[in-house]
Amino acid sequence: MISAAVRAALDEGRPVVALESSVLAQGLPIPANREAERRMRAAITARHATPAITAVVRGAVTVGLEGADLERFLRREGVGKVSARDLPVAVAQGADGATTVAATLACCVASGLEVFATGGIGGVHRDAPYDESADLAELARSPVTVVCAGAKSILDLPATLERLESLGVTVVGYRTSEFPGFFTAGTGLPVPARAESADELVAIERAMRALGRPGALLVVQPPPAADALGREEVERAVAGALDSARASGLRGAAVTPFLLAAVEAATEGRSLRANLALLEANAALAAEIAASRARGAQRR
Ligand code: PSU
Ligand code: MN
Repeated sequence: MISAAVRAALDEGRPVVALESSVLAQGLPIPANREAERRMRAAITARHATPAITAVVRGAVTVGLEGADLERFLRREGVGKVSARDLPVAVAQGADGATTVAATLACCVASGLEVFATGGIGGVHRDAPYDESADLAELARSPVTVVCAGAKSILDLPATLERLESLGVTVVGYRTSEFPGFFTAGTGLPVPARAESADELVAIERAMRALGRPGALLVVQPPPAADALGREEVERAVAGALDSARASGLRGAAVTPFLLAAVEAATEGRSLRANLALLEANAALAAEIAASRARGAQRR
């Protein structure tokens, strides 16, 4: 199901920005999830683009989650976390499912969306036993421009960057030479390339497609300075969160939401403020990229 607003924008070649729903239904607490949705939507519409939240709604892959369905997701009543592997099951079983980055990429490919904004992608987790987000594999095979603030601070960031390289995912820093750490701007890890404008990013993406590259262009930008956290503070909070995760023996899909909540508690909500600010900033940059692409398509 593609909403009327998204359908019209796609048909008329107007800019569209895809958004995930797992950040709303699992990643952020109530009522901050509602604020996130409102701020991302406003950032996109202010730039004359159309937001398209993806989700599985009672078994229907949905692009442009709105109204009563969106409300159910924000209240998270019976809404599961759906990664790429879970999509066909949620569809066949008629379930409500909130899509992660991995599943949102699959929905983008299925419905022709080419620009997507999120907070932080999943990646390689720090603890053994081995846990790597499906976000990485889907980035490697989905021709979508994805704007994020790097990978979530709870992850092994050097290993995540290495895996992105192995998978052939093109990573470009937007006005930064460092891989951002989600809640924090600096990680000391260099990004392989940087760009200063949306047009430059679109040119890189065009080159990718001309070369027949199959995957995503991963655009990373630091969280807005006013709300970003210091690197040490984040590291302390993450270390504590990992200790509690270990103590409670959590595994699999529950790990990421648990760690995000533990970091929020440890930083007295400041990580939450950073999370909302970076989601808004990423939506804004994605809208600029989508607008630049739409202008380019008109000229050609
Ligand atoms: N970033 C956030 N909050 C989130 C997520 C990312 O700020 O909730 C979600 C995204 O949907 C991402 C998922 O795809 O966490 C990764 O989960 P996992 O590590 O289980 O793949
Ligand atoms: Mn995992």
